[in-house]
Amino acid sequence: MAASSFYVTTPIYYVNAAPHLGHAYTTIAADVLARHHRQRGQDVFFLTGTDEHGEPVKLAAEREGITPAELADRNYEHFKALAPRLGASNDFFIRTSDAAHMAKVQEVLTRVKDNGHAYEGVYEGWYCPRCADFKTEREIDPGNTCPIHKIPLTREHEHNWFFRLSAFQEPLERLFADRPDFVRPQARFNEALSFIRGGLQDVSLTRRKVDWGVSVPWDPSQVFYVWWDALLNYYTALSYARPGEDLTERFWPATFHLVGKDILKFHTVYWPALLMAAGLPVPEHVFVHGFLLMEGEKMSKSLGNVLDPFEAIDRYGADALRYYLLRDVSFGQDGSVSAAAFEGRYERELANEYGNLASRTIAMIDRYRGGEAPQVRHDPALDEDFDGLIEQISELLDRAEVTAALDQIWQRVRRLNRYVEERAPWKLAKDAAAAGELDVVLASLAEGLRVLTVLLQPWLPQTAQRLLAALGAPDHALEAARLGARRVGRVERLEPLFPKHG
Ligand code: ME8
Repeated sequence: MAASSFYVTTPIYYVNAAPHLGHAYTTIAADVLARHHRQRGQDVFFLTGTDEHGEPVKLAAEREGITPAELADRNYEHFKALAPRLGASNDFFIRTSDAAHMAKVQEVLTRVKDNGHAYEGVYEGWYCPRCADFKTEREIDPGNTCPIHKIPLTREHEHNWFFRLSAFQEPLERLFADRPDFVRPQARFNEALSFIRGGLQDVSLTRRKVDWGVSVPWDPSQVFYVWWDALLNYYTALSYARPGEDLTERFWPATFHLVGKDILKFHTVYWPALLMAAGLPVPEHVFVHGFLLMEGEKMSKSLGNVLDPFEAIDRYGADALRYYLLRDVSFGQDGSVSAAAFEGRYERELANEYGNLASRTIAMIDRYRGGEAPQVRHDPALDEDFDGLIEQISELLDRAEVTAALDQIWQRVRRLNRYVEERAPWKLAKDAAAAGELDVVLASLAEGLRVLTVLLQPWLPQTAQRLLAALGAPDHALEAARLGARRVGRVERLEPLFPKHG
């Protein structure tokens, strides 16, 4: 992969039900990273999609009395539609039922077997059909239940092909020793490493009992275990996302896989081991975020406590949802979400702090200077708070700290609000002798607002586009986010960016 390339992925979501806010959360975070790196002028590829095979989908289809393919075709539409509604700028949407994906899965996993990492054996142990996860003794709740889905685990006894995961214990430990930033945040790195150090058991490569999946070329009585089929999406997509072009060289290995903590083991243990077994480079970073909670429980399809992202977007707009989720649920931690908290942030922060700053600034330039921002240098009093901001945001986003980066920008939104109050341009406007001072204040507000809006573009893409157009300075390249780097010229009045809801 070229140094200027950036490849970010979300998990591919199961099509066993409609999308909920938890899925929106990861997709939004990945989109923020993709947009930020495009602002830096990098070559970006952003992938999301759907996981359509395996037991979770098969069982859901049985419950509805339809075939897994019918269920997948129906529900994939909802996930595919959600991405643009969220303002997600994904470059491709993969389905694991794509013929090109399935062929590539067969090719890679055959190589794993040819490399000597597969053997036939009998699996005996506990299994969660919702996670499609063979649980080790350390991952089981009292009464043999699934800690994530709270359902009884089943006892499986199955003649399968196995992947020799145990052979990768040492290489994985070395990977973690060599690359202290392979998994973030640190607590998740420690969790993954302790899982590895606890001893790795071989894991099924194929399933005999499940017939909904990619068939095993050397043993057609079996399909590949859904997790291998699913994980490989990150790699296979590059080979066919652009017809007639193979993007693998350009983007592999991935820069960031963003995943929830429910699937840590698969991404930080199984996945790098499989890639090593196939002779492929492992991703640069896996960022493991926490759960959106409702009333203290993980928001999840199977628990039924879900919020519908489409409804939230209809009411508040995609930008408001993007902002709320990444601001309120600190990326990397668990956090509760509620309609009341959403409304609170919307009113206080988006409408009052940012929306009002924009409308006041434009209105004052309109009233006091006939709509032309004064062409004078900004107030040096702002330099201390704005200097080095681009570098600070870039550094945080290099670590996928999307909440911390947003907080840094928001502190400057508040700084500009204090600046308006301190300098009270409405008073200066009454004093002819203060005309020069008023010019500086208005130019500083316009320029500060422009800079912050460029920086906010990854979180608030639609709002940024509207506001930068109204400021007559549409360039949202990251380099434009320095005071004085561009000039606000003629401004245009805007409808409120975040209208109040009755
Ligand atoms: O696990 N809070 O699919 P899935 C935050 N197909 N994020 C949440 C969430 C919540 N309450 N609920 C879901 C699968 N997510 C597999 C993945 S990848 C090769 C295969 C997000 O539909 C979060 O990213 O169960 C989580 O890891 C993912 O959705 C699980 O989606």
